[in-house]
Amino acid sequence: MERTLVRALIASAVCAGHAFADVNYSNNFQSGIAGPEWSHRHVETAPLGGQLFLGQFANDSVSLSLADVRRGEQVNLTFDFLAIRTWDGNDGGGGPGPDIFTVSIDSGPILLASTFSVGDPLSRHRMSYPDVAGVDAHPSRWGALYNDTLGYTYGPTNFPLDATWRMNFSFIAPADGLTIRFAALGLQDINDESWGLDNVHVSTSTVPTPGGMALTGAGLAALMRRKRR
Ligand SMILES: [Ca+2]
Ligand SMILES: [Ca+2]
Repeated sequence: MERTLVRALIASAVCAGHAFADVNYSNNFQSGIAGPEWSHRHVETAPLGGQLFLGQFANDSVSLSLADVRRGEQVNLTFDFLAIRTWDGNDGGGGPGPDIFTVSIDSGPILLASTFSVGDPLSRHRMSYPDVAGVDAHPSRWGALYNDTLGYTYGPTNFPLDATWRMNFSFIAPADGLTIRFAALGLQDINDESWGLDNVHVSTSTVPTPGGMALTGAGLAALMRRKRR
């Protein structure tokens, strides 16, 4: 009887805690396949090293839809953003930018709206990431996890020009069924500036509720009473 109660308490504590993973989506595209959950399903092999990724894209809006995510769940999103060739960052005023990448949730929050620059960090080009587009300016390739690992090149001398940023966001699902939207705007021709996605992971967990915590507290009180007997 005592053991049953302890089991119930553990179950109650898990439900009220943070470790209740409901949805786990993961794709590194190494199979060459992007499923129907993606609005754009083109997978490409990078010229160097055989990395497969979703892309290339230009001024496109690319969405990932996960029907099983429930409203109010905590969502953790991790992915790699691959910026290819001559992204110009904040440059504007008739220049070749700003070059902006955004991540947003349909009927929910905008997670990212930043400029990116892929060039010589010592050049005049500035980018805003991880800050909002146009607000703060950092050198080209600021915060990139990898530089020139994909094998894309530019210009008559074929100098290498790509960068990869790993990003992580947490948010509360605004509705039943989740659509994550990745988009770029301000880019020039796709052979000049493009992008891709890789290593996309989405997991959800149930947010602790006051009711759940109270239930756990009541259970603990019951156990204490039982132990005192
Ligand atoms: Ca890959
Ligand atoms: Ca540009």
